[in-house]
Amino acid sequence: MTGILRCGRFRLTLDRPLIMGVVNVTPDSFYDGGRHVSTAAAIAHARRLVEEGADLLDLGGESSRPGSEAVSLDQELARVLPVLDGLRDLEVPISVDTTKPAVMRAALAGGAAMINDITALGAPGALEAVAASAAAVCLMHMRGEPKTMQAEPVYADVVAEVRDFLATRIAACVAAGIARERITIDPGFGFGKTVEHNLTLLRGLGAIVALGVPVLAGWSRKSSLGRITGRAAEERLASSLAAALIAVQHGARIVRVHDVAATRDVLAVLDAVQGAP
Ligand code: 9MG
Repeated sequence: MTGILRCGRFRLTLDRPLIMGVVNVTPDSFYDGGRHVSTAAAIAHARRLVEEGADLLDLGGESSRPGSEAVSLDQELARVLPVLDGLRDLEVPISVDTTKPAVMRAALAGGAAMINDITALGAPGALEAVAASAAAVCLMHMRGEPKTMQAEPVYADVVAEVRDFLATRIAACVAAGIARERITIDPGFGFGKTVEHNLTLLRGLGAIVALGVPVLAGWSRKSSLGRITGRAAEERLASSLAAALIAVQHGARIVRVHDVAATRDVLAVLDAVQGAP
């Protein structure tokens, strides 16, 4: 696996697991939605996450929670671009979570160092938008679309199907001129998967890691954790930390989380154990 991720003007070294802090600028996101809808509040939240130890941020203006509706291009641009602009001086890369090539192009022109696409650059023009930049990309697997994806997803072999999809999308990126050192992949926990699918994918993460580019994992506050623990999103800190730790132990190199400071502590303990003689 490559030891670095090239993100625009940044080069992230992957010799330790990295923390991606989530900044949702949406009124309906499942955990922090509604709390950071104003530009100033989102900027302040982003800065706080960096102070807490985020290695990169993921800024999103369209919710991808199960059942969510798509937002218009103008609405998404109006949410994301002012926040991106207000964070230009930050010394960590900012990823923009979007599926729309027009948002990708505007975000990249506005300083985004990474595009996080839950459709793995599947929209016409998306591959070209990222290829024309020096930014990194996160290619995520999703079955269906957010509005309907949790309606009885079926897989014959979830690990093999997700792995094969991601391998195909890596090849498409490389063919389009996006170097492997700019690519991360993500099995898409919770995106068109039952709790059992998510757990099977977590156990089998090694097969995804074997594709040879860094794996990003997002379990933070997700409903699968609610099903396992019986807890609401606000009460899922402990289970989110457990899932992030297990993902790292199975080879994930980046964890996408809401709770940066607590995740940092968990990973510090893991590092201390692994570094012990
Ligand atoms: C936007 N978004 C919400 N959950 C996510 C996850 O698990 N991975 C990635 N890459 N993006 C996500």
